[in-house]
Amino acid sequence: MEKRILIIGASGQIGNELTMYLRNMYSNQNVIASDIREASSIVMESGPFEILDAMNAKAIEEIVTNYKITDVYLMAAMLSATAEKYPIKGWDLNMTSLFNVLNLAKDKKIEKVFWPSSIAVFGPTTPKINTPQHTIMEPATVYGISKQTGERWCEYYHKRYGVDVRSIRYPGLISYKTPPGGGTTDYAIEIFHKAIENKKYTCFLNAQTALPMMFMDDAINATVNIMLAPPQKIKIRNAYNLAALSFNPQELAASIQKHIPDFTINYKPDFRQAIADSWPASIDDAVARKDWGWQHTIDLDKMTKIMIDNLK
Ligand code: AKB
Repeated sequence: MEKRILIIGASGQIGNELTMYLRNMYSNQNVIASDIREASSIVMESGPFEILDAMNAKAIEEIVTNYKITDVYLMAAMLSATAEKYPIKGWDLNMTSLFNVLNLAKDKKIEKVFWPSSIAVFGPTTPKINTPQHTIMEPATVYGISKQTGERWCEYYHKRYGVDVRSIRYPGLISYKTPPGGGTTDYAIEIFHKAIENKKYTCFLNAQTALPMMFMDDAINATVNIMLAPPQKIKIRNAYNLAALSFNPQELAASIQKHIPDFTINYKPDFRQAIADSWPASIDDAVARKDWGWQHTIDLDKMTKIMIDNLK
């Protein structure tokens, strides 16, 4: 049967690029973009777009029926920093949207679901370096709690109802096409904009805060490839660890200085420091590499060059 894909959250940092990638793969008409607000002009003009509130189960079902959707990518979420400001709203959005989509799959109205998890599922008691796939998970943020709970529900729906749901724990994602939306790892994008605009940046994390990160192209490849893998290869139905880079603000600044030698950075940590301190510094993703062949291609200096070349 032909694939018909619905992206929920197509205006966001990942949704925007994922939509265009999938339209390229499956043709524009077969990839329906949706979001609560209009998307970038390239998404709006290249194929179908629907205004859709991810909290509205009936509205999602209508679109699924009207377009004969087979696969849903649920990319709408409230990220870590914003969810700390609006805890109940963050919890509601992140959980309700997931149930809305999982229930459609349980009722056999769609075939396959992609739902993003995050390194935020880990907490201060988790081993910080090379965090294993299976380990202590006591998240300290609302976003992390919602992602960890979501993972449990994904696995439950798979085991109990046979739902084909697939997920990865994204690290901080770095891209230049669409701004990020309220995460703790956003500094690693802001820094490029400021370096190009005025050659200085005040970072909201301290110099030594190492976090797992990845360039967007690698993240899109991972997302598409986990969805293409035969079901028997997807042995983990909560979410896979996924890694590419690990660096701290000082190391990122040094990489930028190779292109902009007079760039300077100073540090003024805010409430996001505590969130970052509760997360891993690096991730062990051996299981994803073994199960479905994940591999990254972009290292720190390559990413820095791509960001600077494109933002200039
Ligand atoms: C955030 O910082 O909240 C996100 C994430 C790591 O999931 N980028």
